[in-house]
Amino acid sequence: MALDRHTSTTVDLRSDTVTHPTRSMRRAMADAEVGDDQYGEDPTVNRLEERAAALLGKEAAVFVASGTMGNLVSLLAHCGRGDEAIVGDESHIFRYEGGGASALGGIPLHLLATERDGRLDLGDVTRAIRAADPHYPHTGVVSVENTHNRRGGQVLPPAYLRDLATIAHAAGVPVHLDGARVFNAAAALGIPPAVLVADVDSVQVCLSKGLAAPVGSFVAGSAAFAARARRQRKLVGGAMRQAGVIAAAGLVALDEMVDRLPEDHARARRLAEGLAEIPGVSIDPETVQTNIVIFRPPAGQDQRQVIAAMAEHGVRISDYGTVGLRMVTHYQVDDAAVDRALAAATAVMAPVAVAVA
Ligand code: TLP
Repeated sequence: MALDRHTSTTVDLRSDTVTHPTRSMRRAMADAEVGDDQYGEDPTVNRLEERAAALLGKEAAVFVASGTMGNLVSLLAHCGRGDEAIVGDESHIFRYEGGGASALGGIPLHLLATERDGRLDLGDVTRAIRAADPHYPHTGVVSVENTHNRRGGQVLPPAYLRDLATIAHAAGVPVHLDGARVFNAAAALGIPPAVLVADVDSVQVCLSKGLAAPVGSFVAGSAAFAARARRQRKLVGGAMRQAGVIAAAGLVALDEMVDRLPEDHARARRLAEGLAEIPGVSIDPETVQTNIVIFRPPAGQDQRQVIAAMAEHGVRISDYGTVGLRMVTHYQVDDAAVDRALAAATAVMAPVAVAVA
């Protein structure tokens, strides 16, 4: 595998979305066989969709421009106008997707509290599913997130997804999984992704996060779901032409970048353990199961000031508002970068914490 780690002087932990394509991705993109995907004639897109469907154990997959588009076309495929989508109040769909499902699809979001580990309580879900009564909107879909971004990359196990699907299916409601980082979840559990998503009706998977492709996601599900998602993709302007140029990088991502994800998880755990040693920093390293580390700075320290001070040390991190600050590991973060991030975090956060104590 030809990784392209770059020799940047900055350690960029803001997200795994900042990853650059690897050398083998760039080569595959340059050499990609292409055709017009809207005629179904792009061989590279077709190969990516077949491979993605097979990996996820679903009948079909559709290549889309982004994770946001993947979630949007999935919700549009499941819901008619006025149908509700049950989602968590800390879900990406609710917090970071511009309200697209409601704005573009007329799909109200029915919010449930997100548990500390990223689950929706199954009793809450049961109560939220609407009875058949003309007063009520129809429940179109239930969506959960795996790994859970704002819950520090925590993993939902397959048994939970099975129980959730049993409840939803008994009411005739499909389950969508925002699996932007589903390969991280499967790696953390040590199971194939197809086993993890076996009970959900649709899944959105990002190629451009820890897998480092420059662009793209896919959605997967039954052939009927994929046909509806493909139609909705056209409707939102996401049907492309010689998209094989970017799908080629996605194929390399699936071939070469999945098996190394545990490295990112080990580095995230080391970051978490180091942060936990800084007096006043709030984090439970046990909850760091994948590549996302969310922590709170010592009491009295302003999150934005911590970010600015870390940046002066050449380490970039993100503000996650009410849940804290976020660091994300990825293939451009090596062991030396983790050391540098911990040294910066200690320099920025420790002195004040000691002075306060
Ligand atoms: N998340 C981004 C930001 O938008 C917050 C990040 O840096 O983590 N689902 C989940 C769980 C995500 O974390 C993201 C991206 C998406 C969907 C959307 O993917 P894109 O950014 O490709 O539209």
